[in-house]
Amino acid sequence: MAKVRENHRENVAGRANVEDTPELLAYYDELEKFEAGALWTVANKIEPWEPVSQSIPVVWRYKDLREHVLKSLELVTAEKAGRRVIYMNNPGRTDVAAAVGWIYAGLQVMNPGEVATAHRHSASAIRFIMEGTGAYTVVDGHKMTLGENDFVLTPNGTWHEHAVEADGSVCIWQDGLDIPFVNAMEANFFQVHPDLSEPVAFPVDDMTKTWGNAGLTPSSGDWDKGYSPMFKYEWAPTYEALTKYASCSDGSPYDGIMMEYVNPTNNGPVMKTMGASMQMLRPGEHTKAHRHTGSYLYHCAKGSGHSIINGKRYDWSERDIFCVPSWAWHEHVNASATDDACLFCLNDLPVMRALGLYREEALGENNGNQPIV
Ligand code: GTQ
Repeated sequence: MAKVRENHRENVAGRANVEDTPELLAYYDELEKFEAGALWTVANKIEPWEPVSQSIPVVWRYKDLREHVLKSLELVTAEKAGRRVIYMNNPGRTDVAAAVGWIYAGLQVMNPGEVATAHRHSASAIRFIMEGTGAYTVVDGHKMTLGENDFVLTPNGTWHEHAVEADGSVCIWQDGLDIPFVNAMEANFFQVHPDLSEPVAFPVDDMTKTWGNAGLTPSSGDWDKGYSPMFKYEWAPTYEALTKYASCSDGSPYDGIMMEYVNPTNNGPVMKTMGASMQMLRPGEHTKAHRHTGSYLYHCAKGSGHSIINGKRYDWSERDIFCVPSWAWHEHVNASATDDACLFCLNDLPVMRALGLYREEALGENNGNQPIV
């Protein structure tokens, strides 16, 4: 019998609606012998009416994961493990290690004085610093010092090396990569640096100092590599920008005060395959529900609240990570009357947009909010 044969009869004109008969079943078996099949037996599955995500909404709570992440320090060395990372597994996905959609995520931990082997790959990556002092990343010779809620890019093809200074503390950060996507495209290469380590070739933090000045880019700076030369986006100016924007705008009904991290050379996304944003939900804010194509991985950088995703409530607080699968209804709530809440978001919207696949829809009924089921 055919492996994928699944004739969902829907009785809709123009959709596959063929009854199995002994003659047809024998015919399907015959086709299978020649590595072929009849489209009408699978059409309704391979062409759904609207996006069907295999991923389900999940909250990875830091209070559950943190001690297990720290335990890995005792169990493996950074050198032996290559990268000491606990990855997040979406239980809806059985095919690949993905946190949501085609996005991989993990929590990486390093001791002071440790250096992970320099390497590069076709997958693009970001790191979002969760705790600790003294973390740094070297990207193509540019060393970036990293503090809590800073976010750093390691775009595809760049050599990168992560480490923690000897006088720092244990550091934990979130990795986010497009590994599942690049593997699905069957285009992933991986290389260890020939010297295992990468020399620092420029003044520390030079790229953020050069490219990270609001409204100004260097007049002699040319850059056409398809990813942001800024590499590191620091928390303090990000929070300041959100605060200033919030003082004079209502922002978006669906996302509150939301700002995109951009490539300063073209105002586009930070990398070709993954974009990132930070949003502030003001005290008491409850956004309207919408849904769109593209997968979202959120990281609560500040405060607490909950999101309603496809009619179900998911609570989150600082350092929790949660996901909204493609085309899932979602709205966010900051229940605090006094404090704002900030959500960092990693997403694949650049892919959706570049390929003409982006679609968005607002919830029309119920005053724009989902009933909780
Ligand atoms: O540091 O580039 O969590 O290649 C997984 C794969 C981190 C990295 C991960 C990687 C990296």
